[in-house]
Amino acid sequence: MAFELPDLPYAYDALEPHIDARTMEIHHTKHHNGYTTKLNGAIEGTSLANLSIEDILKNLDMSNTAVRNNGGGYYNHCLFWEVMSPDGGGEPGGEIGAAISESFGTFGSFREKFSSAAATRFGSGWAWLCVQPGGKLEICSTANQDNPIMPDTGCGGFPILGLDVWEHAYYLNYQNRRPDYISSFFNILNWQKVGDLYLANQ
Ligand code: MN3
Repeated sequence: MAFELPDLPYAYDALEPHIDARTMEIHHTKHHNGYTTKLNGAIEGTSLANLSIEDILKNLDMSNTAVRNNGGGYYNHCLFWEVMSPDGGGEPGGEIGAAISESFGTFGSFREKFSSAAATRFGSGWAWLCVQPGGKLEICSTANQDNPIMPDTGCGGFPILGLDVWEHAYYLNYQNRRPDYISSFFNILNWQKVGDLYLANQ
């Protein structure tokens, strides 16, 4: 079973002015589509071909760069589209809100730490919020298309929020102003989805 590029859960222009339509369209139809096609090519005819993407990444041989880069790229963007929404933003309530307060003290402190992880990732990569066994939350970042599900990335737990800080995610609108893009992301952050993932994966 080949992996398929998922549709976005909203229109390309739905996240404007925070993320522009052209960036969203290129990101989805070129970048995410490319990772999907190359992942399928890399696993075709191998023992990985019938596994779920989670199982492929969990047990990944990190020297398999084709699956590492494209499997990570496939998975990471599937999550990224879901954790944004035109109705997003604000501060989370419910159990995810309580877990953030418990793990980071305040929402402001969480926001500062997450933004810092995203801003200080050198070159291309991702910032993550991960749930650990027992429910504690941790922030980390990875290079390139690595993610916390993969072995030995320095990030552990299950990712419930991911922010793409590759230049292709923001350069058309923000050029080198990555911190402005990170700040805008909080206006479209889909806390409902992050909260659902938190409840489902502790
Ligand atoms: Mn990307």
